[in-house]
Amino acid sequence: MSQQNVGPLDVERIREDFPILERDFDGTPLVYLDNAATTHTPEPVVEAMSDYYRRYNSNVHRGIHHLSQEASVAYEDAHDRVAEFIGASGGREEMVFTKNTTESENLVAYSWGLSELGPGDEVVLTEMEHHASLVTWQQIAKRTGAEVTYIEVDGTGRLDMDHARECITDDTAMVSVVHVSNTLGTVNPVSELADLAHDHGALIFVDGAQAVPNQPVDVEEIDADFYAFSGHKIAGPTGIGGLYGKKSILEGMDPYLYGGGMIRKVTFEDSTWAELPWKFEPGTPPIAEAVGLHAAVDYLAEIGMDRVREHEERLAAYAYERLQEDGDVEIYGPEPGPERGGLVSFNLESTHAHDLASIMNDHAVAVRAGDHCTQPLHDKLGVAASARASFYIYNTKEEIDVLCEALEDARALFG
Ligand code: C6P
Repeated sequence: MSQQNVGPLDVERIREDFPILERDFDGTPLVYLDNAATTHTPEPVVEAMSDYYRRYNSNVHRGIHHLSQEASVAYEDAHDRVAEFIGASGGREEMVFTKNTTESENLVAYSWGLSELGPGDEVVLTEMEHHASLVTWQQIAKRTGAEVTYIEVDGTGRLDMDHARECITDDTAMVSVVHVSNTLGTVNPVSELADLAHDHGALIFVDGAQAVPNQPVDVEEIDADFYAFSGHKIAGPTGIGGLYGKKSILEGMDPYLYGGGMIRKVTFEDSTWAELPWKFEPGTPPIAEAVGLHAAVDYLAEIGMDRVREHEERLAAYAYERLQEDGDVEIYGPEPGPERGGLVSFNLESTHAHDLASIMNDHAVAVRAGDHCTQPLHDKLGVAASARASFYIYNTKEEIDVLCEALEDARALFG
């Protein structure tokens, strides 16, 4: 891929890197608007992974032969590059590879939470947390006797920051907050929340699953203690995710999973742990996936994350405007602008979200329908489900027009 790193995206050129977008269903071209669930994988990423399998597939940190050395270097370099991509100056020591955002949440909740939380401690979440965070902290709180409280979402789909200031107190041990809501699209003021947490001696975990793919992220500027994301949502492969943690905090934590590759010395009586990040990466890791993730962040960096963000903001604004034309669509979350990411969740008055997604599918339009793993938030919104269109670097306004044509069909059928 080569394109000027200034101005609007050359979407036609970008689309050439994604052969999957050429698919059609009975002659109807695919319109893929389910990017918040999973983004597609460009050729340079597929190529990097197949090059790994073709030329240097081998286990890492275990062999002194050429292939193992090459694989080990590639695996380690991937940590450094991904750390750099999200602004972590500590490199690999602050970048743990996990399976996905969910595992990153569990790693911190089990490792840090089980040893640090107890009765009297509070874990502060928000009402817009994904189940990956909400369910995990709920369960760890039950085991430790800590209490979970939730910062409220206001009528506009933003966090009520006055309530945040009430919730975060000297009893707070952890604040876990989603950076960009996968349902409302809200971009949360995570730096402000980090300051609030730190003022009270608490740590902050930021769920960046919907932020890292779509906007520039600098974990040090945010002052996050932990920051999590998934490879498959940033044009990378499935099976790999990242957990950033401040070195001083990761050093003090026990491993989450045990086994080979994460030890320094083992005797029949006891064991000691390898240095960061390997202490948290037992067993054979996702090596090809790490190579793919490295290629994915290179690919996005070449485009420029500011431009990715601008492109998505434009698409979200267009979708927001078009969906509202007939006055029978309810859209959740803030108006387009700096406080909304590149997704729009909505309901059509006459039609259940699942029926809508099915009609969309008849037009080969892929959207998600359901609770998007935010059931309590949907309860609060007073709906069981919503439909969601989510955009990426290869989407166009014309594709949003196709979505709106499908909406017309739904009106005709159910209206
Ligand atoms: N949201 C969606 O369609 P995993 O599955 O571990 O890669 O990501 C979990 C996750 C955590 N936090 C947020 C904000 C997310 O959006 C997701 C994944 C997908 O919205 C699948 S439910």
